[in-house]
Amino acid sequence: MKKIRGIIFDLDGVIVDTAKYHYLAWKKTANNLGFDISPEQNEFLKGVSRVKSLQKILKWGNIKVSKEEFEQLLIYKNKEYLANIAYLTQEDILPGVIEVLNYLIKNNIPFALASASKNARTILRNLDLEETFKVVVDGNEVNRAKPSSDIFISAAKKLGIPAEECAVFEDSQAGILAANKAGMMS
Ligand code: B16
Ligand code: MG
Repeated sequence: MKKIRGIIFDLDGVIVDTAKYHYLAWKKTANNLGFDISPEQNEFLKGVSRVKSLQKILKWGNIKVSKEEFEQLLIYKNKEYLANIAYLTQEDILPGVIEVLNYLIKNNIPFALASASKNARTILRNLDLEETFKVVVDGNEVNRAKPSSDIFISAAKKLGIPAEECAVFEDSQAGILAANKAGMMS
């Protein structure tokens, strides 16, 4: 096995527990349409882009909507989500994260953030981690979301480290698949 020289972190569910806020917002969206989504179903939404998540949810609810309604539902979900994350502070960073980041900085080990979220930079700002993560790839920068390996390949490129020398911290099935496809340790 190649030596690991770079670390890539997912955001939601790894750095901060925003996964629960995504779930609450999707649950409310589904409830408005007359059905519910379970925690088990939610596992299939983790790491998946906003558009792909809504496609899955509508399939589960057996609901067809127009293009306009689809766009409105995306806007609604994101509004709900943004309201939930507005009050995030440094105290919401998951246990151990700061210690790991400090270790990497102290030992000059390059690291990046690779999140499917288009809200990643807002979250980093709220957590006061904007300066800490010098390399960020988010949902605004890649066309193909996880489980495509694009986001991790792009993060490795930005770090200037070959993919197979990077390790990924992930909380989602889609993210683990993406990291493995990229040839990275996950
Ligand atoms: P947004 P990650 C992912 O972030 C979340 O896990 C996933 O639940 C969400 O749908 C996706 O971001 C898109 O987020 O709606 O904020 O653009 O886990 O890759 O950091
Ligand atoms: Mg995640």
